[in-house]
Amino acid sequence: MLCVEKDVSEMSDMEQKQVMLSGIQPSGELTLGSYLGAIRNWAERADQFDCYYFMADMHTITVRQNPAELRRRTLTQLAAYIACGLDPEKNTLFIQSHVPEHAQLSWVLNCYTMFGELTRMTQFKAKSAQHAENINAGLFDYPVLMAADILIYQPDFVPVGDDQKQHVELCRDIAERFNGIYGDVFKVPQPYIPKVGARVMSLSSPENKMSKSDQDPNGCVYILERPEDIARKFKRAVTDSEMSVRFDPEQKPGISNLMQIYSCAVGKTYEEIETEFAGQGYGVFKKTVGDAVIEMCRPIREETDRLLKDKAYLEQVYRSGAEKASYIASKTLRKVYKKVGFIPR
Ligand code: ATP
Ligand code: LTN
Repeated sequence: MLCVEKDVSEMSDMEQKQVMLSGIQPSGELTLGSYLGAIRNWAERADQFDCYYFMADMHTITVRQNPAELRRRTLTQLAAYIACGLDPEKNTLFIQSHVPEHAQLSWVLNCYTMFGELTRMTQFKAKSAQHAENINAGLFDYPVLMAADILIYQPDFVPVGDDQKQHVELCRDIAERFNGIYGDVFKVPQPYIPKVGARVMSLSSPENKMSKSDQDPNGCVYILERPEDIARKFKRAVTDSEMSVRFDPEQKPGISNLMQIYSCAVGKTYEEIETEFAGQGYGVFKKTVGDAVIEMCRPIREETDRLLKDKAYLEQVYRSGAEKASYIASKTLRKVYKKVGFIPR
């Protein structure tokens, strides 16, 4: 059975540092979902793990992008990573396309991935419905590039939100298949999914995941958004006709989602939140959650703005990140090429 929540905080300092790796596509502005489901958990682990985080720019072109916008978002995402607490001195931060070994390994792994496996990927089905006019081979092959992104760094853990679990499971299957043929080439990583915040739902349709490519701008909160816009979105958040703040994702998806967000923002348990808002209307609750999110995001926005003014610094961060990443990636690639029978140059 796949590990979802090994309590990484229990691991002893005496153990050799394990490796953690993850990425996010700069396909839009970072959302509250990607912050709570992923980035926030990365920043907490820097002392304990050897950490690699990247901007998955190669993944974004599976959907048509405006080139200038893609460049801007990639740089903004790097600044936001740092502003979210990813210290470049402690974490290796880089841009995926700067490390060509990802694409090189991806080709090899393609030959160890079954067509049927890729057709079963939920994200492929959803994205091909969303972009019916452009169901390109890259969209289909996306999980293999993701498997290469991961396996090339031999990580122990891949911290992602719940929606990416299926891709990490496929990555494990590919690694096990390859290892089964050639011996222990790849470490088989485990997804690391947070207990709270793994699936933040849309504020306007709480049965759907909050997503940066959502067509409805009111459902999605961006972490770099202006406070007044965040406040408005929470004020309008869809709830239900009952009047009790109670955690029940089946019957009360809207309220439960707000409780999840609030719990992440202020660190209170669901019971504590229920007690805090007992007998109060939804209006008060929604405003309190909105205010808590605004305060959580404020320092991130301010620091991102500041960092974006210092392009030379950002350039130095992604250059040295790519250098460190390339060193590890090229070692794994050499091993793989040798195993499959390519002659070294
Ligand atoms: P897109 O709409 O372009 O598919 P997205 O908004 O779904 O993007 P990603 O960039 O695919 O977000 O995800 C970045 C990381 O954040 C991944 O680890 C993903 O699992 C996590 N994540 C994304 N959305 C959520 C969410 N709503 N709740 C929790 N985690 C999320
Ligand atoms: N598919 C991921 C982004 C991603 C990723 C990765 C995450 C690309 N490569 C490797 C973890 C590890 C997503 O967020 N949609």
